[in-house]
Amino acid sequence: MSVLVVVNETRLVLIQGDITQQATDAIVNAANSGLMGGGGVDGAIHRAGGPIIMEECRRIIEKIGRLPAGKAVITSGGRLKAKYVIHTVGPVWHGGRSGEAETLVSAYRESLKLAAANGLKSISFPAISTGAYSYPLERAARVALATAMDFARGDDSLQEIRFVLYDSYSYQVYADILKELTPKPEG
Ligand code: AR6
Repeated sequence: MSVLVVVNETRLVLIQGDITQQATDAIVNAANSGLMGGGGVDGAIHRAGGPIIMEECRRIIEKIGRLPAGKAVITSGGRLKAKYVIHTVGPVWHGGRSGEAETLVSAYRESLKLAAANGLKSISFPAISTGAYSYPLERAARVALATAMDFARGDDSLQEIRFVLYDSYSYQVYADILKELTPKPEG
């Protein structure tokens, strides 16, 4: 099952599945500031992609110290089908009054900018911050989809922005919100 909406020149696609299996140019990792791996999507990406990704992360951290929430960096994809992994750090949910939404917007935006700057044509996102970091799914879905639409309106370099939802409930939440954010055809 999948849902598709076209914004400017970019397809926004929702699918239920495993992000490590996506053959888009890049997949996005919901990492932490240390970039040294973890559970959830982060653990799955490093397991599937092999040690090269961690080695590149280590070099980045040697240079920049830590990756602040809302920022993004790029490494190769190792053994993954995706050629690149874009690592970003979402906010930890503290109730919504600590700038969580702004940080989540920034995590999506910086990842999209980095993909475009590297000449990539397609990118897959997980539902950043909605697992270990406890961001409420519906609010996170709204931020993810609105930020992607906004980016696509101003930059037509990406052909596809794919959202890969792990379970059917998250998929349904995303599908409902995408419908809500999509202008109805006239008539
Ligand atoms: N494919 C797609 N989505 C997945 C997959 C997968 N293989 N596995 C889990 N999800 P999380 P966060 C969904 O916890 O909340 C890590 O330890 C999952 O159902 O991976 O940003 C990092 O190192 C959930 O909806 O990321 C950080 O310390 C979503 O992915 C911290 O967790 C995100 O869950 C980051 O927490």
